[in-house]
Amino acid sequence: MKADQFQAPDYYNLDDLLSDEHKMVREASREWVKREVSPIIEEAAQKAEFPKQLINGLAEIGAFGPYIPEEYGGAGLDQISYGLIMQEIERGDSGIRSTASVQSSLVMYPIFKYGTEEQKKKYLPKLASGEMMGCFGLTEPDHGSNPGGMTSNFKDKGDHYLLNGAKLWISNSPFADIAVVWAKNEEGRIHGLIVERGMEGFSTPETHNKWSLRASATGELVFNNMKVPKENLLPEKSGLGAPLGCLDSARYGIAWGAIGAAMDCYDTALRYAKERIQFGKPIAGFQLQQKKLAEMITEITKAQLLAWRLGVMRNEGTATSAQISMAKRNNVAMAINIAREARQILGGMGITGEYSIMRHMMNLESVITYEGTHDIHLLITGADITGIPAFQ
Ligand code: TGC
Ligand code: FAD
Repeated sequence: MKADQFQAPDYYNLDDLLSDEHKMVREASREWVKREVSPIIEEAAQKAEFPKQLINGLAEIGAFGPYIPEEYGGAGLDQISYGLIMQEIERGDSGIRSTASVQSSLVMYPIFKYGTEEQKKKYLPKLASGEMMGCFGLTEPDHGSNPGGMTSNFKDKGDHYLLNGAKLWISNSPFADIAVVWAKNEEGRIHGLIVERGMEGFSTPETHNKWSLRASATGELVFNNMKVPKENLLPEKSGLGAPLGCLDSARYGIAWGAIGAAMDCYDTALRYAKERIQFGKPIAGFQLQQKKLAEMITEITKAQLLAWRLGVMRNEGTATSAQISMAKRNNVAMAINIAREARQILGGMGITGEYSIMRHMMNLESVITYEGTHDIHLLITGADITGIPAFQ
C-alpha cells in the first residue's frame, strides 16, 4: 500500500470554529492513525481480520468513551472532540471506527446512562482502557429495521433470568468479553442486560465472507436457556427508547466518521489527478475531472458544517434524534458518492489495495445500512416534518 500522505481539506477554515483542545485531540488521533493504522489496515482487510493490536492505541487516544466522565475511566471530552476522534479513525478505516463506536456509544453509554453505580464501577474503567471489549445486540435475524418486533426474551426464575433468542450482525461479537443485549421480559417490555462470555448457554459464531468492513469482526449472539444474574439488568430505562437512545450517540459519531472516509478519498484522488499524465497533461487539468473534485470538496464542506453544528447542539443538549438522523444519512451518502467518484479518477489503480479508496467504498456499503438504513433515516425526517410516521 502507498505511504500515507494524507492532508486534511479545510476549505471553509472550519478550524476557526474549534478550540485548542479540539485541535489537540484531533491531531493526536490523526498522528496515531498515520502511524499505527495506515501501515497495517490493507493487509488486515484483505485477510478479513480485526487487528486486535490496535485496541491499546484506541484506548490511549480516548476513543473508548471519549465523553464518559473521567471518574469512570472515560476521557471526559465534549461532543465535538468525540466527533473529531471518530472522523480521524474512519479516515483510516470504517471498521476500526465501528469498534470504537460500539465500545463507546453502544456499550459504555448504556451502562453509564441506564446502569447502577456498581455496574458503572465494575465495567466502565475496564472498557475505557480496552482491557474489556463489548458489543451491542439489538438486530435479530427477522427484526432489523424494526427492532421493536424482537423475539429475544427473558423470564424471571427467582434468583436469575433465563434468556433465549438470537442476535445477528453484531460488530465485535466474536471477541467481545461482554454484550449489552436487548430482550423482552414476560410483559413484552424491552430491557438491557449485560451478558458475559463464558456464561452457560451463550455462544458468538462469527459471520464470514463479508465484502465490506473486512477489518471488523462481525458475528451472532445466541442465547440458549442462558442464566443471567439479576444484577446484570440495566435498571434505569426500559422500552425501545432505551436502545434507540444509544443509537443517537453512535449515529452522531458516524456523521463525523463518514467525513473522514470522504476526506481520505478526496485527498487521494486530488493528489493522483495532479500526478497522473494522460494526453500530455495531468488529468487534473481536464474539466470532467475538475467537476468531480470540485463537487467532492463542496459536499465535504457542507457535511463538515452539518456535523459541527450538530456537535454544538449535542453539547447544549438540544439536538433531536431526527436532526441526528439527517446528519447520519446525508454524510454517509456524501461519503459513498465521493468514494465512487474518487475511484473513477484513479482509473484501474482505483480498484487495487495500493490505495484506500475501494476499501472505503466497500466499507461504506455497511455504514449506509447499519445504525438505521439510508431509507429509514429518510422516513425519520419525513415523520418529523409531517408528524405522520410512514414506517408501517
Ligand atoms: P417508535 O414508536 O417511533 O419509538 C419507540 C419509542 O422509542 C422512542 N424513540 C427514541 N428514543 C431515543 N432515541 C431515538 N432515536 C428514538 N426514536 C424513537 C420513541 O419516542 C418511543 O418512546 P415511547 O416512550 O413513546 O415508547 O418506534 P418504531 O417501532 O415505530 O420504530 C421507529 C424506527 C423505525 C425509527 C426505529 O425502530 C429505528 O430507528 N430503526 C432502525 C434500527 C436500527 O437503527 N438498528 C441499529 C442496530 S445497532 C447497529 O446497527 C450497530 S452498527 C455498529 C457499528 O459497527 O458501528
Ligand atoms: P431490513 O430491515 O430487512 O431492510 C431491508 C431493506 O428494506 C432496507 O433497504 C430498508 O431500508 C428497507 N426497509 C425496511 N423497512 C422499511 C420501511 N418501513 N419502509 C421502507 N423501506 C424499508 N446490529 C446490531 O444490533 N449491533 C451491531 O453491532 C450491528 N453491527 C452491524 C455490522 C454490519 C457490518 C452490518 C451490515 C449490520 C450491523 N448491524 C448491527 C445490523 C444493522 O443495524 C441492520 O443491518 C440494519 O438495521 C438493517 O436491518 P436489516 O439488515 O435486517 O435490513
